[in-house]
Amino acid sequence: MNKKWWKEGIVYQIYPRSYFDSNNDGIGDIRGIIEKIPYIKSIGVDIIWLNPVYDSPNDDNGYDIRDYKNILTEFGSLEDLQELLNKLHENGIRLVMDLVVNHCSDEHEWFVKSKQNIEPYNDYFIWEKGKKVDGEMKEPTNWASFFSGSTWEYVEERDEYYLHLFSKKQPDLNWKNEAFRLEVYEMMKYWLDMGVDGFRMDVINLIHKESFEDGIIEGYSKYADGSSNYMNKPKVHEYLQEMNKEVLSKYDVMTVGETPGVTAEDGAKYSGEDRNELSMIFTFEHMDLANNNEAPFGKFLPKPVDVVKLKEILSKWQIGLHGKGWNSIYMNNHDQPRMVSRFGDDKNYRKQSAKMLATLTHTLSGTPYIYQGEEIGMTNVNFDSIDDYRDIEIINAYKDFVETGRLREDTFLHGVSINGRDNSRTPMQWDNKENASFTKGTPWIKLNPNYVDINVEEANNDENSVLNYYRKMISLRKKTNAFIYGKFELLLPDNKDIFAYTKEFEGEKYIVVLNFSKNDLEIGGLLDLDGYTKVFGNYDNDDNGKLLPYESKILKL
Ligand code: ISL
Ligand code: CA
Repeated sequence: MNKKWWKEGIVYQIYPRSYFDSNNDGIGDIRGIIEKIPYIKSIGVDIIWLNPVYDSPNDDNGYDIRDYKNILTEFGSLEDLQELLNKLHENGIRLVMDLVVNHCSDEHEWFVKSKQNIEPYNDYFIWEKGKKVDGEMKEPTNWASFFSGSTWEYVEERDEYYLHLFSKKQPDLNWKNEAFRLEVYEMMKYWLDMGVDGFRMDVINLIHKESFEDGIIEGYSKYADGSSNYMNKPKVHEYLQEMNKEVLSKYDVMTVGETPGVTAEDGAKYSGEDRNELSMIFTFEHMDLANNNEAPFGKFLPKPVDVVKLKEILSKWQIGLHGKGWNSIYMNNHDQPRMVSRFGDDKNYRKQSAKMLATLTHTLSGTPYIYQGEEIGMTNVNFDSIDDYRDIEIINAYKDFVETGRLREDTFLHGVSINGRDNSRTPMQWDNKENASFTKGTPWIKLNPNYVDINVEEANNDENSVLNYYRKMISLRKKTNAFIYGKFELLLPDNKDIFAYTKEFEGEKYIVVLNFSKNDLEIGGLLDLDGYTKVFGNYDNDDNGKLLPYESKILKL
């Protein structure tokens, strides 16, 4: 297995809108991040993944890019970005930017011209004629958008529909068009030449639309899942190899592909060392455990996470990619609820379970990702009204489900409080002063009122805080090759409370034991811990045969 800096580093994900507002307009910005570099450095992370900061009308918080080579004024300027990059580099931290090239904004010059049929842009997007059904004009296919409704929008000027897998302000780009692909490669070089250290590639496995077959309409849905037409098609690998040859191979960078619906075999292709595609991927199986698959309500009808399945999924990926590819280890991000709320107990054992989960993410193979606020154990938010939410996915689903009478409002809002994306998008909690000192203005989204107790200042002052546990766990991770590169073996696969496994590398062997429950447990009879000594954990507990609520311990042979 080749050693690489991006395998040994720890990534810290920053959602710039919600990190720190330097000019008090209520919106986090690049200068705000610059101010917080000393804090970021103090955590011990090596790489920042920055969510999109490009010029955008913000229909989907920056995932709808209007100009790939400029910065959104709310976030700052190109000079600010260059300064951030320089200062991070001076501090030994690398910067990875988001690359969103499955779609762009409908306000991008390419799309404005495409609508008017102007060459060569006429073919930069996915245009199809409508279907005549019983004399009536219908969308080309019956596919459902990820953000509710159809994936097709009619444009009179062309008498055609364009495809948008996400919102209608996010038209999908046409990867079959070579001139377009070359523009993407050129744009990537622009950022890499500026010194950026790599890209996180948004839904990169959806870029190739292979076919246009209708899907099956299920349950209460009006539209069907069309993903078998456009998810993980073999051609994606060809495009990635081309991108690698034209751009990535010329730089020492890291790339991570967001790949929903990917299998371990596919994952090994995207991230295989001899494949020249990506450094690593993001997989979703463990995230989807909280979704009830009842169409179309999905994530908004949550279900509790089944710990046995979680273990099974994570093990499958540990084993499936060992020596074959590389994964990202994450339990939350800007699209997912807070991990301590989803996988731990954010009421009675918040600190213990946050630390236990950090032990999991920092002892598995794959690069660990910490999402801002995770390191202080930030939790989900529970707003009373739909008016407090900002996420387009939530707002569109509300219109689609609640306003049509298909879901009761309280059922929907309950689902949002558990699985909604805004759970992780409330502002970073810096201290217990007004608005947690995120801004002196009016924040773009309300804060989680628990900032009075959960905040960076408090965590810095408490020796036993979640934050200080992260600092120690990260430093242990970095000097332990068994965690980074070691072979994984799952112990007690059917136990629904205990997640236990070994990690082994070049003669060093560890057992990691995690209690996913609030119960006191005896493990003496279950695990053979002979010859093992405890080296780390979230309790002062000398009894290796006992597990306290949400306890984590790492033992070394
Ligand atoms: O596929 C999904 C559910 O089956 C989604 O979770 C999907 O993977 C996810 O929404 C894609 O996320 C990324 O692209 C979106 C953007 O809204 C997200 O913030 C981004 O992370 C569109 O660009
Ligand atoms: Ca600001």
